[in-house]
Amino acid sequence: MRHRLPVVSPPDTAGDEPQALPTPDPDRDEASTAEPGLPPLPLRPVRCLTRPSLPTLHRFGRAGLPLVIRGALQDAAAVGRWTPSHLREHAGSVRARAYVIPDGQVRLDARTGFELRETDLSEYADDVIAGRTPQGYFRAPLEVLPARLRAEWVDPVYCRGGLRLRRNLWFSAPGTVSRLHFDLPHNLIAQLYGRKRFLLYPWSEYRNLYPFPPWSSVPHLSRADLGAPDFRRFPRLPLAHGWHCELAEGDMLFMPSRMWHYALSLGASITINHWWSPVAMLPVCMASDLYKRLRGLNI
Ligand SMILES: O=C(O)CCC(=O)C(=O)O
Repeated sequence: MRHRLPVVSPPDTAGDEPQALPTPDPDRDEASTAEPGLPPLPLRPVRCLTRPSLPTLHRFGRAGLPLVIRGALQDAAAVGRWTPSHLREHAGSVRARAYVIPDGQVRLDARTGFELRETDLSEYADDVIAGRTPQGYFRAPLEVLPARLRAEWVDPVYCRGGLRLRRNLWFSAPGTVSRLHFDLPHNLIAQLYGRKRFLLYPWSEYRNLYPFPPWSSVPHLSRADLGAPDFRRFPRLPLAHGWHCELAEGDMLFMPSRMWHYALSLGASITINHWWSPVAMLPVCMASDLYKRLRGLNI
């Protein structure tokens, strides 16, 4: 077992500025990247920087661009220490509402949004450790973890002090999918264990991504399955230009507010995400949370 201080180093401000940010250029990305496992869609790699400065991150946020951050978590105790067995040992009694995913697709409920089921972390971890498919996706607010485990994580400098900051543990079995959707807050996703692939699109591709209707229980979710895109049902899908990336242990992904994202766990995976509200979106985020509460939505 590695013993390291649970601190996140401040980012290095040298070496990554000034630099021109890549802007979406549809003409350059006609063909899909031919990487194995990627759907045949026009996707280019997400820009990746080692320990970028905070101002650099803010520039990506203002430009509405995603960014993979490498090398900024090497001092975080949880990276490399949080494994399925570690979670089972130190947080086995935690109960949370896991997304129900019976056949690779999260089950939807017309009234409440996503269908959730109370699950013990130990039960979920047992399945993952034994190589069984748990038919769900374990997600819990970090606050419900025992204090000792919680102390092994410190908010990365990029989101520290963010408005209405919320953090979640995402624990998944190989092949678990988060369907294409967007959230209103900014998002910083830290990969603690295993690998995860993300497919991303800017908000402006809304029309080409076939969201459920605004009055539905999941207006932020695409009807299309990016794992097996059906171009007959969704003919505009190949017109959408997006990005792809793969996170390994110790990597982070920054996604600005309202970025469409799809995630696939390439093996057993443990992730912590951080949502915080951009100042300009604060009233919208608060109104959205109120709307969800009033309608009883699990989204
Ligand atoms: O990591 C995942 O599977 C999905 C995470 C996600 O959807 C989010 O952080 O908003």
